[in-house]
Amino acid sequence: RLNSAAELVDGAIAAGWGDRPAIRTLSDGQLASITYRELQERVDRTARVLVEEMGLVPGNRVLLRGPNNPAMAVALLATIKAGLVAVPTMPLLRAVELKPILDKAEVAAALCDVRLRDELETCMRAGPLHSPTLKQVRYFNDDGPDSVESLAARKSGGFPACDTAADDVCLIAFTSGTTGSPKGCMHFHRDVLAMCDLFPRSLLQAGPDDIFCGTPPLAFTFGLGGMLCFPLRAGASTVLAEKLTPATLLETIQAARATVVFTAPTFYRQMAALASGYDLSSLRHTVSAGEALPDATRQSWKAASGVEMTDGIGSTEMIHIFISSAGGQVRRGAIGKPVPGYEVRIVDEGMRPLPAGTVGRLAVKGPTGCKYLADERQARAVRQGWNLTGDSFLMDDDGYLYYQARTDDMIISAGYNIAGPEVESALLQHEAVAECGVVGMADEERGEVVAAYVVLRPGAQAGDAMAKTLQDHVKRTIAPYKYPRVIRFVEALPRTETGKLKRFALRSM
Ligand code: 3SK
Repeated sequence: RLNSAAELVDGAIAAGWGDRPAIRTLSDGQLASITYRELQERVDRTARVLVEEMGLVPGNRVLLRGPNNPAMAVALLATIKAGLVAVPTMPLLRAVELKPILDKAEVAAALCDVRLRDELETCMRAGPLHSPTLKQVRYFNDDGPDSVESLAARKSGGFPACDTAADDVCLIAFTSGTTGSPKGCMHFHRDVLAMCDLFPRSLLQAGPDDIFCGTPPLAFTFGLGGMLCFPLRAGASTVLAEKLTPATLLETIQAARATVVFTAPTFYRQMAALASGYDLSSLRHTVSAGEALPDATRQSWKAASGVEMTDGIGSTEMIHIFISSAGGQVRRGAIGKPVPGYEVRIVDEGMRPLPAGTVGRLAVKGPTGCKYLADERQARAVRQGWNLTGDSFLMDDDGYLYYQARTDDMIISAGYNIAGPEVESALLQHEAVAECGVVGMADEERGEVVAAYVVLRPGAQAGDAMAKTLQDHVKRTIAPYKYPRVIRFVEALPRTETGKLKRFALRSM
């Protein structure tokens, strides 16, 4: 049954791993686990809720909204097993950010952690943020009579996986574009299985004795792979935790005897500073992605943990990592080499391959690729069968790949992708703001931080109090992690003759 990503759990049972732990949690220092058989039972009952209670049919899109916890994992796996299309979203998104996703994906139903209900309910109510296709929502991590858990408890188990085709859509993963207008990246069932059989199998050699843990959200394909699909495909287990800090991730590694970690450089840098006194001897692989890995962080983490960092770059469009330093492909300053299965070229504007040592556009080809949902940006993202990731790179004579910059305006801060124009439009909603421009500013700690250049309206007073007011306003308007950490008040913004903001000029201000 290689045509469905339901294989992730059903295949583990068929392989005889039913009694092994699949998902672990750590609460007040106590480890608990759910076996593969228990996970299958919960997935099957929840799939019955989706089909029998909610009346959903294969191909319907289901919004999934929750932090990394077992109920969110069950909701995702049940959606996939029922042949529905999973649309996972970052937990912190506000109604104003959910609406374009709900509308674009024509989401029919949602499974949502009850603690995140408010923003979703705004999209259910009449009003400017109402989403007309979303007809029903069920909440999990809830003990009410209509909760996912209560409904599932009344169902029998043994749900047969929907008979999907390998290239039926399984997942629509949203990523915000530079304009802030979200792009939905469609992935087939075979893409989800392929991502598990590429990087983790060939380079991490993941197996049943592995224990994964880390920070990326299940709503981000980096986390969906590293925190759920990779461990399940290998018969391993994953520690799901909601709010990890560098200190609690170290505690989790020690308590769970974790062997594989996925997180971003910012976390590794902070963990390296705190690591003495922790027993990290169980670690085999520590994977870093989501932002550029500074050499100093690689070295301090190796000194603190004894483990050589596995750097990687992936994208929501490609579903997961396609260039990595795993397997000893470590060279100072380079991310690494293509993951086996992927081919990489550096090309010019006309798609002509460039010689070694020349900076150009990264083009990638492999078993997964970019398939935007109803989006005119598709024509620029895939040309002549090559995926153009929006990154500029350089390849040396030995085939090592060196990241140079984003070719668009995305700000990548502590692993979050933040579109400058989206923060601008949030700032412009404040009465004191006349004009603004938002760009990334290099930062030791977070890679980049969001920096806003603001022209105030007459009468508004520049200063620390105003900066704080504007930061709080952005946090209330869009997901809080997008707020500008740096605010500079200026008399005017640099603009072209046609009035367009000169972002490159702002970056050098
Ligand atoms: O490098 C990234 O940012 C990334 C994005 C999506 C999936 C996986 C990765 C590593």
